[in-house]
Amino acid sequence: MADYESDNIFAKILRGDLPAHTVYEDDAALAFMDVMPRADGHVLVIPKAPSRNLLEMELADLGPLFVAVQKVARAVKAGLGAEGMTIQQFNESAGGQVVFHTHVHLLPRWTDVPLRP
Ligand code: DGP
Repeated sequence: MADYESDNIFAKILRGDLPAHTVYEDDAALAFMDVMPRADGHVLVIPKAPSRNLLEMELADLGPLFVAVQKVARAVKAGLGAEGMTIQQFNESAGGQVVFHTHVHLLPRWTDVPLRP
């Protein structure tokens, strides 16, 4: 498995070197709007601890990340009046991953409204 590279875009956002529209932050996680939204209200939740993807994460970091995922997903769903929520996560290029810092996609859903490509 490849190493974590600290020059990835989300590491730069965490360091404050790149801007992001942050919607939630706690000790372990940061959530911000996706710049290429596939649904209205498409949010990314990332752990603050460096990891390449979910398969590489330390066990101790998993719980706090998913506490944040549930908290933000509930808030986004309620705030937008979404009917459902697709929660998606990609690992390695073959698995669809493009940015190599662990992240979870929150995609608010409405009946009969498909995700954008
Ligand atoms: P993936 O690695 O395939 O899960 O997709 C990465 C996602 O990150 C994709 O939905 C677009 C988003 N993204 C890429 N660059 C930036 C950026 O600079 N800022 C933000 N907010 N999102 C980004």
